[in-house]
Amino acid sequence: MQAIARPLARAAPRALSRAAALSTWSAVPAGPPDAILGVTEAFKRDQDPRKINLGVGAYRDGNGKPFVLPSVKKAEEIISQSGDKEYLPITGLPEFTRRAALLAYGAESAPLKGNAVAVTQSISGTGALRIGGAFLARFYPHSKTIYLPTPTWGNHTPIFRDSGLEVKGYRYYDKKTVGLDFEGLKADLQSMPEKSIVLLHACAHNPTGVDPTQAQWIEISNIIKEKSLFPFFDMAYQGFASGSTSKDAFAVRHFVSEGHQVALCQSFAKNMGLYGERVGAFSLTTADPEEKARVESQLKIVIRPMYSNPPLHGARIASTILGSPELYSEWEGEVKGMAERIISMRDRLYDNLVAQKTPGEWGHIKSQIGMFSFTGLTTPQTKALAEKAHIYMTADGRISMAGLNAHNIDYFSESVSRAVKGDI
Ligand code: PLA
Repeated sequence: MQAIARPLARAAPRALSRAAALSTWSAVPAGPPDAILGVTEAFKRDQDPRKINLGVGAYRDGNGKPFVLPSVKKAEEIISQSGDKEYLPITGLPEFTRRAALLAYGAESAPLKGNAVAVTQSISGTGALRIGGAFLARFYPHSKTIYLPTPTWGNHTPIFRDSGLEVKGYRYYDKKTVGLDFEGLKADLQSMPEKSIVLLHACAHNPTGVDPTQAQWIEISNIIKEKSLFPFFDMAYQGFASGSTSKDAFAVRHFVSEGHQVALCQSFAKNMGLYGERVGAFSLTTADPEEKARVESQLKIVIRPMYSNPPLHGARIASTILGSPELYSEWEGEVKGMAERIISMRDRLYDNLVAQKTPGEWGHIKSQIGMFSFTGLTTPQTKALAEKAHIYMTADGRISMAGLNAHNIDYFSESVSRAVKGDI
């Protein structure tokens, strides 16, 4: 068997490379797999029944299955009775964007009340970031530099670079305390050139799970005001941090109430479980309705050559939920349920690691917020866990807590414990 397989395996690439030499694309170098989505690819290739995917941040139910929210199913039933398949306007479904902005900014928001929020539907949170990056690169008059927290979601840097902005970092996470480097963060905000753009994770910071407290947000807002920095919020997890959508909107609402003009990216991937439907929104608070209209006219000019207009189905689902008092309160309960299941897994993981006398301090597993835990596992340990235990996570040691459940958590914690002790 092997004697035959080997020459065949060698012959195939030679034949390919002759054809490849003549190809237009012969000089295209192979790129590395995506740091997050590449983990799912590796997981899918693994045939071991014990395998666990804690890579991408996708909610799973108590049986490890993808979860379609009951409120989403009901909304889908409602919309299946009506509605055509016409193109949406360039900035999307108007009732969706109105309701999305209300969810984020709150009914008391002055710019919302004054009809001064420019908003467009987007291809989920990623699309919102990309529209925002492109709009700021074209129209933000003061700077072309955006500062990102270190570390941040891996896709932020390429999104903003490809949008035409220069990307720099500010201190955020302290490895020693496994918490916020608040002094470093403040010092870095203070030393940025005035009017620079600053990206802030509105809640449930990815990948660290470390958020500023409300008192710290107030200080951050004050420094940003003193330095005339421009706050650009990424809110991909509204509801996932605390279980309450309004509590998780604290930072955004506080900044707006303090008179900051903000940019805001919203995603409904996680909080409505609409991952593949690609539902999101990008908004900017402006001075008045006339300025809002000018800004929206330019958002359309940014979007039209990118993808013309956004997809319909997911926006209809989100809009139906946000617009129906019954579905809305049902959905709020579901968000809370997802957040609580994640928190219960944090408790269980912590208890297991301690019971198994795993070297190190594991309190951060419980204190971190949102979808992820930044475990502190090293890249070699994550590699060993994938190769020997069929457990997949990103190389920085981030795990998606939602991938854990009563059936796999014991196997997971035992394996982590062994990896940390060096016997895996
Ligand atoms: N912003 C942050 C901070 C995110 O973590 C993510 C998703 C997004 C925006 C964009 O999500 P969306 O386009 O699907 O709305 N981060 C995931 C998925 C959950 C990913 O990497 O694409 C993650 O595993 O980090």
